[in-house]
Amino acid sequence: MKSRREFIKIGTVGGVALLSANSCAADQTPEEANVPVDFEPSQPITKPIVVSTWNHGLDANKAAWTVLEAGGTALDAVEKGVRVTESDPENTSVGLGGLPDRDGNVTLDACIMDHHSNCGAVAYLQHIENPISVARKVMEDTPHVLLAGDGALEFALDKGFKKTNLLTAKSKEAWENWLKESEYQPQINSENHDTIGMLALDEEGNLAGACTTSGMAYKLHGRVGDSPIIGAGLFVDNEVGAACATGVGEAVIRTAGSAIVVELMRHGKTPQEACEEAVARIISKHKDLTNMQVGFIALDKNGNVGCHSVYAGFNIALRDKNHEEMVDAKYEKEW
Ligand code: SD4
Repeated sequence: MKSRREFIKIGTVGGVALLSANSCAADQTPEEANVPVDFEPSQPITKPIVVSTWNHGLDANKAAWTVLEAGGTALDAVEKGVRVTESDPENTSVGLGGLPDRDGNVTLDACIMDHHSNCGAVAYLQHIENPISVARKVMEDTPHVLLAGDGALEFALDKGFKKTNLLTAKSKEAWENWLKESEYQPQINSENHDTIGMLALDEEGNLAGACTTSGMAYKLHGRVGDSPIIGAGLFVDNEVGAACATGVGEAVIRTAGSAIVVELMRHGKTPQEACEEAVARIISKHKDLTNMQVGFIALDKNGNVGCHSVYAGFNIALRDKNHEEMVDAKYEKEW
């Protein structure tokens, strides 16, 4: 099978090549581009491993890796990893500095799931920098899975989380510029960074995942996407594998995206094939695919990885003990 990726060496980490992939399909016919090809990392992948969405995944993976390389759990790794992105004020699609809804409120969605199928989530949470850690508290300290809005905020404050102004000067300025036209449309692939979804497989062979976002920029007030919805933005089944999604959350919810990816793996698809079929499902269920970017990542029990998206531009960050790299996902459509 023909490789879709061309790898470029961009540096070294501890004597090991640090690699970046660039996209892929330029030398191929559309027919070739539709042939499923398994994910091809630049080097063989070994357990433990962490994978996450978009360029910000590299820094998040570094933090997750400190847990995994010390023999820690996948659950601790994914929480620690995505907190980095949540706390980065420069990142305008997750946590602190996230772009607000159309009324100027930064509202956050997050969920987390472990190898026992325990899960916790928060939706429409305001004023808290690290919603993923609140989601973990929901999972561990309550009989519930999902807390939303004021109740989620009250719960977070009770648990000792501090109130923070999440609207940075940069995001406020972007919102004020948007207000001049106030054209309501979901914005995706903005500056090539978006929701962070992270999946990890630890030394013990256990899987966990986390997903966190400020959602669509300038969304309707009260809108919640797929990212806090278990089975949509994230799903983990320790017998099989894990998957997470990024992109237009409505499309992911309609198709139960991440749960479908895991079920497809259960029925024998590779992670790559499962992501491709979930993308095909999204395409077949939507007549109008304008701006309908969705990307999936999957990681199976053996550490095999897959990723795929509707449109070009989605990439994932991968780290194991031998290397770290960015890989451009294959896709179905040019913009
Ligand atoms: C949402 N899925 O709120 C998120 C946004 C996202 O890449 O992932 N953007 O719909």
